[in-house]
Amino acid sequence: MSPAQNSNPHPPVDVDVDAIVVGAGFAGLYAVYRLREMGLSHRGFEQGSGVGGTWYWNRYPGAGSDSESWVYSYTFSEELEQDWTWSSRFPPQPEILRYLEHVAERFDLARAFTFDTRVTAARYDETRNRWEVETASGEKVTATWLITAVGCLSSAAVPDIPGRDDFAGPWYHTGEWPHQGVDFTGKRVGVIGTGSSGIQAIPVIARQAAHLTVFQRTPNFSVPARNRALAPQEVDELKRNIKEIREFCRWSTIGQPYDFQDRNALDLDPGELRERLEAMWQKGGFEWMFGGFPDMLYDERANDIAAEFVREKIRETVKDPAVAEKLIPKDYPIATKRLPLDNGYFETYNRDNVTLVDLRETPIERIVGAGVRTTEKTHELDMLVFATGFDALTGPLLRLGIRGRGGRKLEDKWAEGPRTYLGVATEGFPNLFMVTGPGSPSVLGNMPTSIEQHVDWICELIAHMRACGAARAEPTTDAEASWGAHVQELAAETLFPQADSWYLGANIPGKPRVFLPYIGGFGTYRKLCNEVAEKGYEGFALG
Ligand code: NA7
Repeated sequence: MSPAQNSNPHPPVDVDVDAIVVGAGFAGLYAVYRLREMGLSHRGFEQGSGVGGTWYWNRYPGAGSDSESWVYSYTFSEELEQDWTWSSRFPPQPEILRYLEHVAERFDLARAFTFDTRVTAARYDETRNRWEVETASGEKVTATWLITAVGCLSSAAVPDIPGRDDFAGPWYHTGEWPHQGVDFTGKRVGVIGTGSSGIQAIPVIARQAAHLTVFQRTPNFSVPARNRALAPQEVDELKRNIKEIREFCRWSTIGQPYDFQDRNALDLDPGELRERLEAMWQKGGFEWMFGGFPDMLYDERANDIAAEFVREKIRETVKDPAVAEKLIPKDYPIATKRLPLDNGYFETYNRDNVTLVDLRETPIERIVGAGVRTTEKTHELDMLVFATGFDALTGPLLRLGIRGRGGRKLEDKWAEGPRTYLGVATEGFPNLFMVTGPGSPSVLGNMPTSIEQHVDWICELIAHMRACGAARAEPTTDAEASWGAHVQELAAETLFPQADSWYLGANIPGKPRVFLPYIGGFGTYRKLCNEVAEKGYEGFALG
């Protein structure tokens, strides 16, 4: 154990530290590790009772990562990378949580955090150049730097359907799942929502419940995950090559161990294209799309080839043609809503105990004691699952009650949509650094890869500030405005704005329609961040 690991005994209440970290998931744990390496005093707050972040909360049946396990992890410790062995291609939630618990224990990170503690306010005191953070339990801690590591998809959205509280049985949101689990045996279960969470959960719930009714508002495309156990020889080979694999991820478009081809779908002979789509479909995973052809995300004709391919697969898989047609997305380009990976999702509709309710044909009128009443009838249910998503990217930040210079509220500044520089900082809020904030690649890439890059970059900026004696860093209005325009321009060149997705805030009533992540590619983004740093943190006012 290094001396730095012992240098941060849990400070008493109402103290001052160098940095406060909010959140103990992938991002918060790594931030604490880096701060400690730098010899900075720090304090972490976490709403959950333990580490894990996303993987602490999302314990619904079937939950797991859609990134290949061997890259869904940290790279900062070679020993950790070599010691830890994943069981399967796509790790299930319990295993990821075990991994994060192992990391916290191995590097003694948990003691930096106060658990079961929600941050309720974070105010910047201009005269003292300090962030004052207040928690729900009344504790106050001040710091020079405030690092938010609150995740992108951590603010659960339960829709305000009339009568929600009248439901006689228990209901759950996938993102706030009970730790003791839920037993669906013998129950009539309803699932509202067919995004990634619903698509992961539905096949598993269907196998357990007496009857499952799926309430679908928008049909979703989905690609088979083809998850499988990793054989020992494969693990050995991955570990042998892990350095090269990780280096590839660092510069790739979505931080994964594959990248787009350097040719377009429309340049290929249709037969060859079909063969390639079929081969990749058999392989499974995101690679089907994101190891494919770039024009599929830019050109409607190319996108439609991919979409039509999946539509045919749905028709082949689902035995009842009427059900298949309801499951087929027809009014937005494929992958412009987050593309789910599935383990037998469409096959689930061939089961006798599963009913699909198309809410476009028969919308929900209200929830009643006995179940969900649509314009057609009351679907009687014992349990209800909301797989209805999150207030993505901005939601987790806005609920921290952040106020910057002059008492300005972050929610006021972002009333028309988030404004950031590189997705990491925002003008008027000095020394506030957001890990994978809006305007960074975040959810468009492999999260641990994004997180490590962001935390490293933030820590290097802090080191730079200390080296040059700067007390404050915040973006200039110009740098922020041009970054914001760049993020929107890049998105406008793609097909993404055509879908009502959470990337655009379209899932939250009243949320401004602004494309939230940076879509220029993770490798390009890393290069830009490096250039900003090399130019003395160009775009930041250091004071
Ligand atoms: P998503 O992808 O936002 O999916 C939410 C689903 O819930 C989606 O099918 C929505 O339909 C549906 N929804 C939301 N509100 C309602 C109401 N009021 N009535 C009916 N249906 C509704 O969330 P997930 O949790 O699945 O995935 C989030 C991300 O977490 C995922 O992409 C991964 O990155 C991890 P809609 O499409 O809006 O019509």
